[in-house]
Amino acid sequence: EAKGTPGYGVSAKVPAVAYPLAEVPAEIASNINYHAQFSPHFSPFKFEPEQAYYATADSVRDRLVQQWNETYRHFHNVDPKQTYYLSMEYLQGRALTNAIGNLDIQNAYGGALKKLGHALEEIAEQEKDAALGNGGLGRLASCFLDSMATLNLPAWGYGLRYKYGLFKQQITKEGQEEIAEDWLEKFSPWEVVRHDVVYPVRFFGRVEVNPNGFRKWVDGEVVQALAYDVPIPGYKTKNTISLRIWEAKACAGDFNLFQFNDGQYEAAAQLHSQAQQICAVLYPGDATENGKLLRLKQQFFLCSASLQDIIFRFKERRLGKGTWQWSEFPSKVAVQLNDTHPTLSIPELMRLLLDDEGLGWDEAWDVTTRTIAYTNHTVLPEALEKWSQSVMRKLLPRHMEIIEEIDKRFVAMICKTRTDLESKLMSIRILDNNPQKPVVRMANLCVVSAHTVNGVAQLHSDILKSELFVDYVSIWPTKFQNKTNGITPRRWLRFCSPELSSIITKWLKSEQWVTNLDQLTGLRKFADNADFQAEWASAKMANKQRLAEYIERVTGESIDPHSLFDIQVKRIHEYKRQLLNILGAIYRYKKLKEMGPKERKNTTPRTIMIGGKAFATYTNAKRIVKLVNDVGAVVNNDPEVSKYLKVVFIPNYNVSVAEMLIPGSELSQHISTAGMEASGTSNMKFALNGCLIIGTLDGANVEIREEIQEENFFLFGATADEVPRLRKERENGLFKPDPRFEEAKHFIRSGAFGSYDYNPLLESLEGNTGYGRGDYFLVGYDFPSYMDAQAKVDEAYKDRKRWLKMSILSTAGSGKFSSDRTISQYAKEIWNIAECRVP
Ligand code: T68
Repeated sequence: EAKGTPGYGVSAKVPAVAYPLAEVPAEIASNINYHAQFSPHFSPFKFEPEQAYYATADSVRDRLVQQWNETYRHFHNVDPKQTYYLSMEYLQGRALTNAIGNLDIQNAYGGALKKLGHALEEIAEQEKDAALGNGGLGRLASCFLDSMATLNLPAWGYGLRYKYGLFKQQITKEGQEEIAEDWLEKFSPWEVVRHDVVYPVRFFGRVEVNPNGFRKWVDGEVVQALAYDVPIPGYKTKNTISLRIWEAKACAGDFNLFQFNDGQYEAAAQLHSQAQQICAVLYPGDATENGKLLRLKQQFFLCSASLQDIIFRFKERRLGKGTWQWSEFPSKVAVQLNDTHPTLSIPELMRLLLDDEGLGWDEAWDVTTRTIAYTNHTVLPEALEKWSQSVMRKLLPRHMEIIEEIDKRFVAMICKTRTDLESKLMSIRILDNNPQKPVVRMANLCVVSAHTVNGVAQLHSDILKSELFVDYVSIWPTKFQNKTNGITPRRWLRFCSPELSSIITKWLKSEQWVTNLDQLTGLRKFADNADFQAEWASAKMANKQRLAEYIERVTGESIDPHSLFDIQVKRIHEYKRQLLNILGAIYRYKKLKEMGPKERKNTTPRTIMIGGKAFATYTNAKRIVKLVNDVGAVVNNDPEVSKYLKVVFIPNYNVSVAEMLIPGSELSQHISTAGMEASGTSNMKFALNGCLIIGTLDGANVEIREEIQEENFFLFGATADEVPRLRKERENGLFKPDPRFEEAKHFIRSGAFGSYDYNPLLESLEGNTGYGRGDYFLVGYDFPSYMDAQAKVDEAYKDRKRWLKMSILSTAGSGKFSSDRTISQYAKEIWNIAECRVP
């Protein structure tokens, strides 16, 4: 049973005291000293950068805690409708620079550290990234939290406190190697454990039916969910919201002292180690049955702990006002599911309402469906979650019953009201009862149960409506929305590129763009201004130099800051087509080799940088990493060519590496097969930083191109609606590959980049059919138009004025892609919540 009584301190007799905080550098320096001494994490008298980082973070945290407590109290008193963002992933990155920037205390802390013999930038580098996510989806959740806080919205995030987040990528002769990354190794100053916030979460067991027909889930294993809170400060506002991440713990009595004293040490601690497995790693491999079970446990653990907490808070706040009615719940609580990973929130909320609170089905269903909304992030069939019915029944017997009931009622509704859809039932119902492999289709469960379903870019939302969810649209035409993704302009411009930011502020004569990004359009009128261009160019050059130094430090490769910096960084995936990029680079290399020195001199020198992690068991993705590294080893050491072309693999791409790369980029590649990238968000970060895009009409590229004007975007490739036909044509043997494409592949096969067997990778581009084979991703089809677009890039770069103008217009047109805009739309159009600003 639950240990502890979660409360927020607000009803207790403890008064909130506003402790005066240091303001000037000298006082802050003494406060940092104070923390070095009295919040010690190391031996006394050490004050190297690492110790200085922890002392500075502790000092900054004091300020956050004060604002944070005020925010708690304010939300509690006002009791507004509140949003809970449920996500299995958050890619927070570093927190220090962001906190100092949002609190607007850079100068004071910079000055204080200087007095103590350190530079703020160097201290900030000490922090390990919090990488509790895989890629875009996790980073989106973190950008959203920043915007929710900045917009003063009553909103919280819920997630899991993984011990090992995303692995660290090392590049060896073999290619990528994964190393466990223990981000908590030396303590995180950005979390506060709430020992009073603990909930029981059950697994396995059975359903007990009592004489009056009530059902109850009993027995099995119970673990404790313990809350850790991470403060999320808004930009220049007091509002500081919470990211609550759960840790799994065994109950104290679960340690078997008898067994231990009997020498059975492992058996004695078995329940403890089982509990620890739950939050041990982000995305445990799910190739095995054990792995699948663990992943499902993680998902349920997040859903159950979060919903118990949400219900507790609802009751606590309502009780303060007398009594409550469950029908009020949806007017106090909005739950947003970040993809289907937290789908079990649906049957768990139903279970809590039916079995614990005693509501009838119709009432519980009404409350649940009015509370929950779902965001879809992919149309890739292999990424649509399906859980085996038998695994689900074993782990969550009561939830399986509830899912079966939801499915049954959905089927009955269709048979009664939509006989025209009866033939489609097999594919639109929640249960897939295929006797070979009966599964629960999580996306279907979400669509049937959520009041709103959204995609993450206009094209993606349109595809959801016209393909994946087409039949549901005919049932619930108003359920589907688009919410084009966004990024926080604080982390992704204001703090990562202070040089460019101050130029923007200077020319706009205001810093308001940081919270009202549309104001960047004001830069358009300066796009041709020679003074502005010169300042712009020098800021970009400073960022390129910083990036070049970083590259030299981590790879040993020296790159020319005057070459065109061309970057593709994202998870390695065949649909994202890093292979297209590297084949293009190979072709470029081959042509440079064939040229005479004079002709070579007329080319545009380029540094092609590629970075990203491949999922540990994704063989073709790992082969791509290996190929990029092998190509780099040859090209960069070729004295004839290396002045004109370098190919660099950037190891261990993560949030803080991105903060270094993006400001220094000039061209970035967003070149997925059209229709496959739901949105993309790094495209927005690059464009915001004045980087030009070469890309397909996919995801948010479409909208970016609209905003920055088509002449500032290097477009190529098939469109989403052409893709099915092109795949058919390949199957029918009608595709004729471009000779340049054949030449590039042939060059690899000739052994130009070493003896590694690249045949399996190249074969994925050949043959006629199959997913992941037969060039499913149309690399061959798009290759010629890609090369033509690259030639246009080379030409444009030679005209410096034109390039700078395009760069300025990219930034100027990026206002739409602020996550403030995205979150305002969610708040208005899905959550129905309003600002709740701490006075
Ligand atoms: C991405 N999805 C989309 N999934 O691919 C990208 N983790 O287009 C979009 O911009 C972004 O979401 C934000 O909407 C992911 O990042 C995952 O990381 C993932 C998928 C399955 C399981 C776990």
